[in-house]
Formats: sequence, structure tokens, C-alpha cells
Amino acid sequence: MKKRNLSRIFMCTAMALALVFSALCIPGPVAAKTVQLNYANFPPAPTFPCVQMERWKKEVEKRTNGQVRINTFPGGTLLGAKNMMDGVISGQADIGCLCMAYQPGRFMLTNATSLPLGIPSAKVGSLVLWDLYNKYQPKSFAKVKVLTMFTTAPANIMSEKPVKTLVDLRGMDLRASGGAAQILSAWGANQVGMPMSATPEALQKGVVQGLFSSLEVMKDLKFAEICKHVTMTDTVIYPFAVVMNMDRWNALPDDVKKVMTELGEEQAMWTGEYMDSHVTESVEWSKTTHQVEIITLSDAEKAKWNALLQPITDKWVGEAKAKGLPAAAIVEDIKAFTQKRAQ
Ligand code: 3IO
Repeated sequence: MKKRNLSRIFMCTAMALALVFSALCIPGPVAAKTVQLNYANFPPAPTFPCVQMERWKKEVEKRTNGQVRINTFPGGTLLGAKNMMDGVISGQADIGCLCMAYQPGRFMLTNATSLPLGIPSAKVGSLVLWDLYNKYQPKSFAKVKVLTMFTTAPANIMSEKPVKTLVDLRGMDLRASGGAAQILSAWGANQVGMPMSATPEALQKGVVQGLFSSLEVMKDLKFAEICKHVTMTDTVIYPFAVVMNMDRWNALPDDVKKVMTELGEEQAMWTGEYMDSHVTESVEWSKTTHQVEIITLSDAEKAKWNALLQPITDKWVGEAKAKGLPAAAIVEDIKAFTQKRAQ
């Protein structure tokens, strides 16, 4: 090859590199570095964990002026109900929404919010859970950044056959998880454990004849088509967490971290309020569209149901103590936070 050709190739390459380099350096929106984050969720898109995910996405994108883009994956398309925590720790997703009831032993401290301690609503439950998390900073979340937490509204029985007494409940196959499952067992039902995302099929196939959870799913998952009876118990909430991969969190610019941190409690409150009002809407819809019967227990009957629940808290206190947790203080704090947040 002639020397002149070689120098021409060299010149062209240098110019091309210079062009690419200057393009990268142009300030303004074209070159602003956007951070893309993948957010995994386990249940179908119309359910409340996904509704809150879309709200969080919108707020973060708005408050960071588009510096952050969130790609949402509802319906277990990126991670499923039971591998949410490990999938976020290992970085398969950047952010994940998990239900603590699906791994009761793993999230023992925060699962104390699903003891029968009288949390009255999703709004209060969400703030109490947030308070409890911030006070105790449990080890189970040490490997992730917790972005927010929230709870369902109190659980009630949705069933194919009416449940009016403990006798009606005995041996009935009902789906629940975690703390709610222990309560069903104490009442004599045959508790079947599985995530909410597996429940529509289990109901369809007759594996279970109902479930024990918050009532917005009567509408969102169309359970009112199968479960024509609801028995009001208002006993127990399911706690949730939204967690982020620690390396991805540490790599975020400070102003983005600030936006997400400030959104933590606000998002808990927003989700609680959304859940509470959506439960009301779902119950009305179930009554008018599917003629669902709402059963309220008499005071005498409710007293019988409640009497069976004290051993559950005692058992949790014993197990938590054995694991070195300040169990009695945790239970007292949940009661005190409930009083404070219900005002
Ligand atoms: C729940 C979980 C996913 C979608 C909607 C939901 N409503 C209430 C829950 C609580 C829960 O995790 C469960 O298994 O009952």
C-alpha cells in the first residue's frame, strides 16, 4: 500500500472519531444521560400492586424531568411472586414489588403487621408498616434499597358457599398466605397457600372454594363471578415492599435518589388511600353486577372468632424472641403506630 493511501485512511478515521466524540459532548436533552430501570411485578396489570407501580413510574419520570425512564413488567413477565426478592438482589430486575406473606420466615419482623392487631385500613396499615420498617431497619432488607412499603385493606372471606358461622367454615378449602393463612387455620378452614397470581386458576379449577384477602380483587380479578358470598371479618392485612437492586441504587445521581427517597412515604399513603377507596368501589360493583351477598357476623359470633386469634400473636412473639428480635416491643409499637396513624 502506498504511503499516501495510508495517511488518507488515518485522516478519515480521525475525523470520524472526532465527529462521534463531539456528538457525545453536545449538551442538552439529546445527550443528557437517561437512566433506564426495569420494574418487575407479579400480579396482572389491573391489580393494585401494578396500579401503584404505574403511579410511581409517572411521578419519578415527571419529578426527574425525564432523567429516569421506568420500564414496567406486570403479570410476572420479568420476575414471579416467589423469586422477586432474590431476582432484585441478583439484578435480574432493577426494582421489584413483593408480598411479604409469600415468604413468612424471611420477613419475620415486618410480617408482624399481619398479626391480628386491629389495623383498620390500608392507609393506616401502609403508614404503620413504613414506621415499623424505618424504626427497626430489619436485616431481611439489608441487601436492597427499600423504595416504599404498603399494605392491603383488611382481609375478608370470599367464597362460593355462604359462611355465617365457624361451623360453615370448617374444612372449607380457602386460599391465603402468611399471617392471613394462620388466621384461617385457627378458624378451622382448610388453608391452601399460594400467591394471588395463582388464585384465579385455582378457583376456576375448583382447587379452592374461595379466598381470604382484601376485597378489591372481587372486581380486579373478577372473583365476583365465582365467589357469590363475602363474610366481613376485617382482621388482617398483607404487607408489601418495593425494593431496588443495591448497586443500581448506589449508581443513581444524587438528585434522582432524593426524588425517590422523598416519594417513599408519600407513595405508601397514596397506595393505601387508593386501596381503601377501590375496595368500596369493588364491593358496590360486586353487589350490583354479580348480586354478591355481604355477610356481617353477629357480635356473639364475632366474639367466638376473635377468641381463637390470641394464640397467633403469642406464638409469633415466642418465635421472634427465639430469633433474637425484641418481639414484645415490636407488637407494642405496631399498636402505638396504629393509634398515631389512625388519628
Ligand atoms: C394481592 C396481591 C396481588 C394482587 C392483588 C392483591 N390484593 C390483595 C393481595 C394480597 C395478597 O398478596 C394475597 O395473596 O392475598
